[in-house]
Amino acid sequence: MMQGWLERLFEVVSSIGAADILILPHNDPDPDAIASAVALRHLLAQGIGLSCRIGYGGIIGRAENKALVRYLGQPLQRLSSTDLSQVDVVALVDTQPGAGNNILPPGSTVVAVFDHHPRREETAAAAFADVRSDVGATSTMLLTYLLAANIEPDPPLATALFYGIKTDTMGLGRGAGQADVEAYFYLQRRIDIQALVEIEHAQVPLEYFQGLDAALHAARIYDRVVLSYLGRMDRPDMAAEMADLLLRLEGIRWVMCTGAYKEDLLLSVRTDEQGEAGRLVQEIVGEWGSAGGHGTMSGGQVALRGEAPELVAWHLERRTLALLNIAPETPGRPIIDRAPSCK
Ligand SMILES: [Mn+2]
Repeated sequence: MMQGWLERLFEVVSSIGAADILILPHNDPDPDAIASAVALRHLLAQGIGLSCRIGYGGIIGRAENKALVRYLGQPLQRLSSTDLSQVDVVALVDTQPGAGNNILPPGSTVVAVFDHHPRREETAAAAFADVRSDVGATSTMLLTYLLAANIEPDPPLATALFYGIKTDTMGLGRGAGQADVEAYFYLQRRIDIQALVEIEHAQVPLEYFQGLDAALHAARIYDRVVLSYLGRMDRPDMAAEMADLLLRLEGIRWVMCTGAYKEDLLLSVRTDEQGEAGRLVQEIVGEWGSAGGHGTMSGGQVALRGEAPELVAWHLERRTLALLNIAPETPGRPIIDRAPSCK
């Protein structure tokens, strides 16, 4: 079955006749997006001799993700608006046209889309689209293409794909299907173990602990829900990282972290209730901004337009509590009491 998909991909990409295709993951790319982009570049180079660039918008901020791209030899290039204006043909990975979390230049041709988030209407315009929302990671999908093309991933690529699947599915624990399990164990025998250890245990900058302190002090428990407003963040993915961490608190089923970054308020929602986070974040953000995600993790953004970020965060928190059926009069219980002052 994969053979048909692979042949169709090669056919479509070849027929477009582009000398250069830009592979674009979502903004602030995570390991699944990074690995998928690198895998697609390898597939097109080995399969039909096409060399592609990989670009991205936003930043790679999480220490582990920085370590991953360092290990892979910095395959991604951050794109300026001038770079973008020169792009004609794009292949999207781990995102789709209109998802609001990528810098797809308007008017560019989308030759291919590979994603595991719910299918979007705009994806119909892509020449080739493989969107499987029953798969836990785009990395899993790209591995099946490599194998269909008889390309065995070398240790760096195997390590990246393995880490992509591992992080997107929390070690196969969340949202993983049979295909993810098979890909995970296929890759596990081929990874660079020492490199993976170094990536997963990458040292973090001081700002990480400052952000952690802000997140913990702001966190309030409302029954089975934790909300935390981090204030100004030094990087956009801090809200997601803190939401992951807070979901580990006993008895908690939902976490929403918000924080201001540049001109936006970013939010990140995590749950252990399968399949609901994507829907919830859409409803929280509503007409105020854009949101995307799936399964147990999702995120969104609201443009501040001069509003105070804490006020926008407060409105989002009110909506979240209402949507999760928490009575509005429920008092939020702090996770950490302020240290008693010296007497
Ligand atoms: Mn993904």
